Amino acid sequence: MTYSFKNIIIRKPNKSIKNALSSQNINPEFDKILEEHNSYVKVMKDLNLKVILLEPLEEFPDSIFVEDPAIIYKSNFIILNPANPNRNGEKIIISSEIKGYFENIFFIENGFIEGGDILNIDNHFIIGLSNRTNKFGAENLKNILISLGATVSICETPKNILHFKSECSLIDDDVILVSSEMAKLEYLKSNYDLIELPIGEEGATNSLRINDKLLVPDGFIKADEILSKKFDIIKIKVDEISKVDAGLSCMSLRW
Ligand code: CIR
Repeated sequence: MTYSFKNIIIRKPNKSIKNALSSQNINPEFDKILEEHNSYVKVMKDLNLKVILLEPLEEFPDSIFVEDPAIIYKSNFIILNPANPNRNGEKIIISSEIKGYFENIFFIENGFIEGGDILNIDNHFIIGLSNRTNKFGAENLKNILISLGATVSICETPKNILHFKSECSLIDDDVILVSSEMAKLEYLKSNYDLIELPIGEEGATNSLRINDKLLVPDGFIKADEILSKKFDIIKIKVDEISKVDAGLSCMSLRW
């Protein structure tokens, strides 16, 4: 199952996160980020995951979002190519930090692609084209994934959504939690069961299924009501982290 995990890579927060990219132009406070991040790490430990904590990178303000420079598939670590010049260098560092944990490491050298645009469902991957992921990057990743035995579909991320997974997540076998914008995507509608959250609750659509628990951003009343009926949920506060356009999945790489 795509969401059975034993290991998780997380990076400790950096003080320079106050300069992280933010579509709302807000500078988050380091202390509040640290508090939310500590709770995130604690939940992962309580779920018995082996947590690999990487050291903070002050020179890269967005570097706690380790989901973007890499993906993991089977025992392969694939280093992506972040489009934003402020983030591109994260890939070199993470590749040297994690190489001991994986059998093979692949690199996307050409075209741009970020992990936030890649949704994995068993042996299938959906890559969303966005301002951060272009066709060339998506095709290059597709070729690598196919050579590893996966299948891949390339879709468009709706305009105004940063990453494909900013507003969707796999929460059960073939069940995807979506915002109302993502629910309009023909590809998702015709291939998966969608659970749609109402307008105003987009922030909760980046939830994170880990084994038998569903981690859900705290503070979304409808999401709580809808999801707690079917899932064993754990609420995690991401108010400060969301000021820099990030959520639960962005802060880790899992396998
Ligand atoms: C960025 O703009 O790159 C960061 N401030 C947020 C990255 C969020 N990552 C993700 O959705 N996978």
